[in-house]
Amino acid sequence: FSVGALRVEFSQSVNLEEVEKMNPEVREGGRYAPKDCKALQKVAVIIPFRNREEHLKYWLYYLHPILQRQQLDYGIYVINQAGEETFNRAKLLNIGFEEALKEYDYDCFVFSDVDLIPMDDRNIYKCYSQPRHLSVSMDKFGFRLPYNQYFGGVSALSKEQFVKINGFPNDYWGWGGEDDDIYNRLVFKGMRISRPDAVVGKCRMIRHSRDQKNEPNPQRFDRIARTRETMNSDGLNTLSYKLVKTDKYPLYTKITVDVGSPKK
Ligand SMILES: [Mn+2]
Repeated sequence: FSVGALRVEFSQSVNLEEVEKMNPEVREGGRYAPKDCKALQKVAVIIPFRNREEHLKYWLYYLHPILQRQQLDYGIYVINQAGEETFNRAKLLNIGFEEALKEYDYDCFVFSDVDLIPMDDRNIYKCYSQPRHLSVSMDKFGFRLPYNQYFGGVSALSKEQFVKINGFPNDYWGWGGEDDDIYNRLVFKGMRISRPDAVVGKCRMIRHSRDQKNEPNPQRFDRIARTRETMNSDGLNTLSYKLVKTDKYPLYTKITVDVGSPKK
């Protein structure tokens, strides 16, 4: 049961204790499953993260009610990059995939930036027969795709789709390119991108300045030109990291990891 278009704004700050009270059926670690029916999919939502506590509060405030209305059996995993090394979004997403599967038999993975909020709850956070791009109509881009191959923001891959492309690249440090590499992987494995229409796919990005240690990656253009050669030797099969700690909060699971540093 959806309500359609939603009002999304970021003027008032969010108190997580109130969000907890508003979502009494969400269990520790940010887990939920519908009581009256069997959910069609078991969905792990993976959020790459560092120093964005305020954005995470908005995300939890808006998404928990939506995901429950969508009757998903879901868990929220915030993958927090430890230390001060350059940010590595795609590697954090790979780690989220592995760590979530240690906890539960998820069959679908939604990969979401922490600052993107859907404006319509008919945009279902689940997996489809083809990889799904959900954030197709972002306010930041004038509510349209910046380019046809764009796969950034929020996406959903089934376990099979993710394994088929050897997961995501581990070697994109800093801002940009990893989403295009992922797009290439999907296409090279014969898949197509599925998307909601531009109305259902509307979403808002919380305005922010560029993060420290997430400068545009100067290597990104060279790397996305070589995905076909690199995808089999950089991905799930070469993923290595150190688990620093796992925190179970009422509304999410926070997994802090050491992702290492770029190869010299
Ligand atoms: Mn952003």
